[in-house]
Amino acid sequence: MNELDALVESARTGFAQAATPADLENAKARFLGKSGRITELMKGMAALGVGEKKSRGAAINLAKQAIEAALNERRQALLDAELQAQLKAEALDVTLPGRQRGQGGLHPVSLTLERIEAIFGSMGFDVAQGPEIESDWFNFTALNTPEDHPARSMHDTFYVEGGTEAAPNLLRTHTSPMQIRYAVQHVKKHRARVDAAKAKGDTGVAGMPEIRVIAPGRTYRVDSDATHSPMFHQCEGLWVGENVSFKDLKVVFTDFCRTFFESDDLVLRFRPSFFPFTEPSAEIDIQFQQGPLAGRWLEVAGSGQVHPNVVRNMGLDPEHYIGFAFGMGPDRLTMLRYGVNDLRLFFDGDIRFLSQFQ
Ligand code: 2U9
Repeated sequence: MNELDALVESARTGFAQAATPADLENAKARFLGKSGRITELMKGMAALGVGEKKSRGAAINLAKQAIEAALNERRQALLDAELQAQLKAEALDVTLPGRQRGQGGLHPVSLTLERIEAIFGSMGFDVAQGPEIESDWFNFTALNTPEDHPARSMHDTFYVEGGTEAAPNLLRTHTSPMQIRYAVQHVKKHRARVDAAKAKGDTGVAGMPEIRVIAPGRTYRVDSDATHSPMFHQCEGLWVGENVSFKDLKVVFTDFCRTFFESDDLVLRFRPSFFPFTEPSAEIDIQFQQGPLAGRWLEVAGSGQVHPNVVRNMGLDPEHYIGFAFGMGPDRLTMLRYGVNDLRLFFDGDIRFLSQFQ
């Protein structure tokens, strides 16, 4: 191998050993740089005669071109390797399964509320929802609860600033205020219809449709232990008409309980009680005939004939209209239905507990 072939070979080896573009530039300088081997060989031609210069120059040029070709080849190889490494590092396996989102579900108490709404809905009851911050008037006064009544005390009620209808001042302690709101609107709408019909000369307008409504939702009282939470749920029902009786209430509530607990032989007991907004009043107890709770009387609701003062506060004459109401705790109904013994479990937000109800 002549000297120039050896030089080309050594350049190839040098370039092949360069592992990075920077290494390659250093190797290039050794052969093609200002004081590199090729430049030195060129300088060495000065002492040669004209004929020799021509053939030597051509040979050195060939060697130089071979070295440049080797350099470009190695440059491209390094660039390709770099690209391959990057592609490998950023590789995306489009065949991998997607990340699971985790399936959500309804809270057990929401399941109960949906169930209550569906059952009463099938019996012609509307569902009313409204403000959780209420005025004294709607929460207490309209419900025949006098100003010195213990239920109004700071021990029971969360008060906030304000105290007018425009600036309500308490967290509702039951959902009854919503039923007063609903009833007042119902009566007003009916009167407006009658007035509009009369204005057109139509005097034969039908009587007021019955009020049949339930009010489910959050309620608040200053209370906290295994069976009481400062925020709890209530669902109250109201049925007002010209010809409604305690018998209707018994039939509707019995039907509700049997459907809710999926137990046709469930027995109900109405026990005399007292509430300011109903007179007479009754607690409602249920008794399962089968299962782990069979034979025990369990209190599930309160009820009664709506007090004449409350009927009057709806804008109706208690001599012509009579109402029946009931109130129950969906939290307790959920505990009974699923056999849960601590109310706080519902509000701790522990997904291991909550996911068992889907
Ligand atoms: C109007 C008039 C009367 C609703 C009623 C009860 C009896 C009752 C409790 C049961 C469990 C509340 O969540 S609980 O602690 N409720 O005992 N509620 S009668 O009476 C009304 C409602 C609206 C206009």
